[in-house]
Amino acid sequence: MPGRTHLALAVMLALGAAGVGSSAAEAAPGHTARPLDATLRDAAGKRVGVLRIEDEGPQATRITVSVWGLPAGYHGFHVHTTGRCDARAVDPATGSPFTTAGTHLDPAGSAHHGDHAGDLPALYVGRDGTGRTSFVTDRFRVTQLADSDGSAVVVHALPDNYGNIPSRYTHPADATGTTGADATTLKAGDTGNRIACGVVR
Ligand SMILES: [Cu+2]
Ligand SMILES: [Zn+2]
Repeated sequence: MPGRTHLALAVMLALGAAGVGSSAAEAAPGHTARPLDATLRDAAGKRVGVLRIEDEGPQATRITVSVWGLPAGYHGFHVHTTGRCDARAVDPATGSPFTTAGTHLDPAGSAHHGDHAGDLPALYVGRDGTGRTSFVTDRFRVTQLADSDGSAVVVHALPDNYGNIPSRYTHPADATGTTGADATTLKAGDTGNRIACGVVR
């Protein structure tokens, strides 16, 4: 009977798929990867923090960070695309070091800062220059950070507005529009220069 043949074939295909599951699981979204660590250094090469990135359950990723010797206040805090923190790689336009770390991690190709996978909760540094935080994101997995060119975590000089500029703010000189967030804001949330960088390993 043709129906039975098809059923048997479907069962065999299902078993076959299960048989290769052990290797496929290495890259599957639910797979728990080895935790990654980074040491944050400022532009002078001084250690100013440590962090760990680890899978937490099948969907979430936990980041735990501790910093010291940084200016007090809120700082933009992001995962950047490239695992290279060269303090001598300075952006001629802004004077910011660590341009080798690339832009914000953004596998989905969103043009709006705040929607990038690498946009993290702001890092708060107290009056003594230290800060500690731990949080969970569902926007990336550890395996995505350990790609061929690696990844970096960057601390910025200024607070992060996540691209949240209400339309009552006008800027008629900007080519992207006349209200709300302009191109600079949509790129990196007005977080200013990069003050510390750590390669995720
Ligand atoms: Cu950044
Ligand atoms: Zn961003």
